[in-house]
Amino acid sequence: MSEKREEFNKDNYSADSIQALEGMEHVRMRPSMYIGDVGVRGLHHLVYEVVDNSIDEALAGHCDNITVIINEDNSITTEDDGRGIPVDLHKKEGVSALEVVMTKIGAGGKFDKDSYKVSGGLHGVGVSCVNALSEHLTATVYRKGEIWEQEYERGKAMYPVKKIGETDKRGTIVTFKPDPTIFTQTLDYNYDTLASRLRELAYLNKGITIHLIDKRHKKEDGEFEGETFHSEEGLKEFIKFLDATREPLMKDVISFEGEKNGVPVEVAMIYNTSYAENLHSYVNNINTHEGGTHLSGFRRGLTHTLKKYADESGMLDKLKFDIAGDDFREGLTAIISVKVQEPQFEGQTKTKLGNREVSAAVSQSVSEMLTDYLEENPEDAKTIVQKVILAAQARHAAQKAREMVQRKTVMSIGGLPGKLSDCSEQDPAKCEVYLVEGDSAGGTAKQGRDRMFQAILPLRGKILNVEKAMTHKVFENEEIKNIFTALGVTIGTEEDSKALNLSKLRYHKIVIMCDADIDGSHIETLILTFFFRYMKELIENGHIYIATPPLFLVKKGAKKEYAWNDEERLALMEQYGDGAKIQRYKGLGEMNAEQLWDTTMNPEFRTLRQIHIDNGVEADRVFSMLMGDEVPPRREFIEKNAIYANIDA
Ligand code: 0RA
Repeated sequence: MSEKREEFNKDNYSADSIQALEGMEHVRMRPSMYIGDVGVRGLHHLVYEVVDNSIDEALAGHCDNITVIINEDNSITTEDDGRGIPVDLHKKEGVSALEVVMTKIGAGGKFDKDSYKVSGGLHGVGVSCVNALSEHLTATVYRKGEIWEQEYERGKAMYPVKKIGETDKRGTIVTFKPDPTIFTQTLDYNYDTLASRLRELAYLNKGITIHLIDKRHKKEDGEFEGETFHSEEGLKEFIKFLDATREPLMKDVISFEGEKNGVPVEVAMIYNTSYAENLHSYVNNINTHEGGTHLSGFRRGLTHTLKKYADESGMLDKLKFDIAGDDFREGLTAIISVKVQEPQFEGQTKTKLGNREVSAAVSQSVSEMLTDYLEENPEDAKTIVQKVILAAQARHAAQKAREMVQRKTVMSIGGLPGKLSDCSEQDPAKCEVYLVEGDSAGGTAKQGRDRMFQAILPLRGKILNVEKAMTHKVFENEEIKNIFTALGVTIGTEEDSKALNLSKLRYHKIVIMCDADIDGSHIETLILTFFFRYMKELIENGHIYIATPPLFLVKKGAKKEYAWNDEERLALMEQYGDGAKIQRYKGLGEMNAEQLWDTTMNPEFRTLRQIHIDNGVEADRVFSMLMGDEVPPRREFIEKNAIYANIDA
């Protein structure tokens, strides 16, 4: 009895103490709960959170210009020409409204009952959260002829809001410096990451002008590095940007916007000559890469409308096979953007829209608007139907090819690829497979590995460029068949021909190991393109890694050490002094088994870079740009623009 009582009290006490922990302190204690992580993504998220407030002001019709400045010290300044955050007394809190907005978690919404607020960060945490995670923040408000200011340290106001002058301008300026004790990984802002998000925001919110200025870098003409993003046509221009390197099947982008049941819907789409389906969806400016009700509504509206049109046109009369949902989306690039008052986000990464009512709203808008379009543009309509018929044909061919792969996988006990040197461990969570460029490096890796948990699959030369190949060609390709069977992954169900079955995945780490040269990086890109287009979930679930072989061996007498870049090489040369010999590794083949193990495969010393998709829309564009044409692909480019690589021991 007494024991129970004590426990009860203890629980009670901890519940109280949690409540007592004020919002702002909680943000500092558990930052990931608010901004996702405290790595490079979280760092950039701070900027998006502040910019979202200005976007809201713009969507409400009070702001045209937003400027984001990366200052020399990696602090960020955002400026807008909106109405300015109110500075008058907040009755309940007894301090300036500005102070409430900046220091109370979840305060933002209390002001604007007008409920225009539909943009807003994925976590919707508001600018106070940014304040809590900044070592210093200054908020300056230009409002009703007066300039007001307040500064904060780690979220705490340093003094009451004060008037510092008069003005005829309007707007809000926020400068913040992320707290190094929170963001321990990096404090360095990546220009391209910010640029691609701001560009996206400009396309999603047409009419707004967004400037990005990087005060860390001056151009030759003495001006700071920077760009201005502005779109008059919104999604239509976004599609043109995304599809710049694809060949369109129609003269112009099909686009429409409207409102159904109180849900504003914007859609832009085009068919191109590729075989890829590129659907990107947004809710309140957030990329919903897990999709949701708005995306399924779009699919339904599209399929229904095109099917009806095709049936009535008589073009399907002589067709001997069925047409499936997939067939309507081959070679389709589309963006669906909806604004939802109270979005419910679901899914692993909380980027899947759950609101039931949105599905019908989007489906109806798409049906109505597309029906009109097809009637008014019979040539485009015909082109689309022809494309759909070709897709259906190809799908039947692919189905046959896929069944071949499937059959092999099902028999996988004896059916593993002959080239695979498997490991002996049975638990997939402990197993790794190295996809190695070339048979000779494959041989070295086979000798060097720990056969207990490391498997080797050599890939012959350049694997197929899936960006340029029809689906059935992909499934007929020997190397790709080997990858599917070796990994134990199957693809395609009755309903969804591209659904992956990962339940039999045989290795939880899949490591791409290529030469550290141009050819190697090309092959790396080809393999990544394959995973991105056909096994995206493996990337999303964090299974794909890139090995990093060293570039140099520095030797003197019996001493030797490896270097992964010029900096390390120079440091070693200095350390070793006169007589140091340098060997430049041109490929994996120049290393012996022991060296390869020591530098690149031994979990104790190697560096694996985990691949994840930072910005799916941008990754899609970059893969199609790199692999779709003769643009020489470069490893730096891929890494800088498409993917973020994490260090993982
Ligand atoms: C609530 C009310 C009003 C303005 C804002 C919020 C506002 C917030 C931010 C954050 C960044 N820039 C901003 N601009 C405006 C004004 C209401 C009124 O003036 O009637």
